[in-house]
Amino acid sequence: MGSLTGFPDGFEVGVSTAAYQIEGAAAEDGRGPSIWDTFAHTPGKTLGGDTGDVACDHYHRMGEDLGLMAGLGVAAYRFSIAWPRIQPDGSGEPHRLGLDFYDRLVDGLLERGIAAVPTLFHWDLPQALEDQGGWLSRETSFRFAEYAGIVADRLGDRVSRWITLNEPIVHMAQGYAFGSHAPGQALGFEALPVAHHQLLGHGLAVAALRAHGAAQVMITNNCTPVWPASGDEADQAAAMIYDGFHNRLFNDPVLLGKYPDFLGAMLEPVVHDGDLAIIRTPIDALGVNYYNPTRVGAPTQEDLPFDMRAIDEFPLTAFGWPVVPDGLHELLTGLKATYGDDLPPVYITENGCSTDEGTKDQFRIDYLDKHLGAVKRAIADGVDVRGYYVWSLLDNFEWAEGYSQRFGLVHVDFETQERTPKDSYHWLAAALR
Ligand code: IFM
Repeated sequence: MGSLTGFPDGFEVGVSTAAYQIEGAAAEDGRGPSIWDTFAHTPGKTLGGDTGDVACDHYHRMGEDLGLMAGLGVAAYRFSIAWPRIQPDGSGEPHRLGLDFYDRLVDGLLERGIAAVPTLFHWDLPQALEDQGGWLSRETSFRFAEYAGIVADRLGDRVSRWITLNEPIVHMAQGYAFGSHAPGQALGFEALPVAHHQLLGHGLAVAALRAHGAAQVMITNNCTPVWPASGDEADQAAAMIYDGFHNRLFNDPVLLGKYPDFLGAMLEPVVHDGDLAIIRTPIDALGVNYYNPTRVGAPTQEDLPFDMRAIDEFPLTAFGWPVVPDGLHELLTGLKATYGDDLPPVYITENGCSTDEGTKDQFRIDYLDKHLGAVKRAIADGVDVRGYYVWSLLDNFEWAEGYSQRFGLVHVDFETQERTPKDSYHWLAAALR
């Protein structure tokens, strides 16, 4: 139980969720369709044909879920706002009922002494915008900034920390390059403009949020330490390329105002004068989602400049992801070494594991304990980490894997919607007390 001792004063432990993964009520109160509604309803796209139509029914059970967070004793709740609840067609006048829902959520959090940390985009793009090109279109960046301003106008008096995007790498790669997530496009490298347009949207949204009084603005990137498969030059070169695509494509422009050289050359046709200055608009903190390192070797297929290699010398989660707490320390100290004074304070905005243990989840307790320990060591080594949010409060809709991967501190019976706190919930609550 020592995992929460020894952190600096004010270190913020929270929980994280996302709208499409928990809310349900997909067609209620005027919410428009998102790309995830379309994708999940397309046969063969998600495991077992699962959809987020009902998910955890959080839209109707917000009170109960707020009670669970209060019982846990967390200081912050990171949730996402469903853009199609606010602008059902992706632009124009805000939809009152959508804003009302998040207004009630924010009030409910504050009444319980929990900071509200909304993410504006966690992959559920209004379908109407996808029909106009989605993030392949530059116009979507401007629509995103408009939406950010609308939300901040309504919630900004009570929300002090905002997150623009969640894991733009995953949305680009899975959604537009490989097609395993919505919108299901398999464009390979032709998907790269999606990176730039998301980042431009981020930069424009930072300004829109600040114009509405936002005190702190962050972006959340999924980051992974990249391990070359061997000391061979070809493996090392492949690892550098992978690091470029996964990490530096999203961190460098935000923190340094430039793309890694080889990616800058590929992106030249879509980068306009002044874009990088917008993207580089200083942020107050960097959100980092960490799950595992990635081992990369020299390419064996023609269409990719790297090859993913297994990491099988560590325990695996139910998802098959290696459990490497030291990787989080390596990642954080590596970010500091790479960006130095350009690295703002960091929040771990997601970390957690899926397991099949039901409510007796000792594997998750060990996982969280060890990863918190890694964060503590990174702080001792000079990295300014301000918080750690567990993914996730509830078992939920895990995208293409449907309901098969359970990441929650709270078990959800998806037939009855009964919530049962797991051992990890009680462990964390006791540690927080
Ligand atoms: O469930 C996802 C979340 O939406 C984004 N980060 C990774 C989690 C686990 O896959």
